[in-house]
Amino acid sequence: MRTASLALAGIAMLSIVSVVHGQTSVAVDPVRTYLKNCETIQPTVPISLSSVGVAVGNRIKLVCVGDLAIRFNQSETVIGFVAVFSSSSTISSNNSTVARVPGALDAGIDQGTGPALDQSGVSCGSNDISQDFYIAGPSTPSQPQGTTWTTVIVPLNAQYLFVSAADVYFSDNSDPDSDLAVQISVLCPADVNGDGGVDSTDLVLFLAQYDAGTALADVDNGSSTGTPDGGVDINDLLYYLTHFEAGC
Ligand SMILES: [Ca+2]
Ligand SMILES: [Ca+2]
Ligand SMILES: [Ca+2]
Ligand SMILES: [Ca+2]
Repeated sequence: MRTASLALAGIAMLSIVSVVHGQTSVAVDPVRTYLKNCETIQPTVPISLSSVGVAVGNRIKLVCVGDLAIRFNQSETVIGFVAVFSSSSTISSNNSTVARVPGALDAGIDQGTGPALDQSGVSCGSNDISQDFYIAGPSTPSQPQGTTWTTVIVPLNAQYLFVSAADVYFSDNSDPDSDLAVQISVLCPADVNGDGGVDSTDLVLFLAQYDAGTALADVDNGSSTGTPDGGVDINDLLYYLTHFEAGC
């Protein structure tokens, strides 16, 4: 029961920074993670999807905004986030466990992580899980915020999203100006690249994802309601084409 109570305590601390034009920003604590680590840090506070207006099957856009210092006495930089959807808010308080999120659900493009490092830079083993994905921030500090992002389909049974700095040692992280956040917005089902419009680029991207049979193409289950079913078949293609023709 220890992990459950930790998770509940975490929810109480979740802070929604702002909601502007349907984009919700949720603060990300740079010294918490859902990844295995060699430290004694607190687990990630999961974001309740319903609290940010997100539902199963939504195509969502995720942006890493703000910056963080990834070492003591170092200026702030952008390294992006890793994130994983889950069917529950439970996270193991055992930092040395790799699969700390028992309800983890696959989404997006798998992101390799780690290995976890200790204070001296020595590895304490792999922290890679197969379900998580990367949330991009600006690729260089001079690039404007919000010009790079990640789009994913919210998988079947997802109720929470865990977000962590894409780091390997967390105790030395800080966010002096408190601007580190993940920005979440719901896209048109047909806007695959998340640029706000629907055109042939989106169609080409979807067809490639469909061909590859990835979770990114799991947009329906044959009910035409945009409910994923964990598989990719002709129903996903028909659902996408219907929305593409409708312009959204
Ligand atoms: Ca910052
Ligand atoms: Ca660090
Ligand atoms: Ca588009
Ligand atoms: Ca499907």
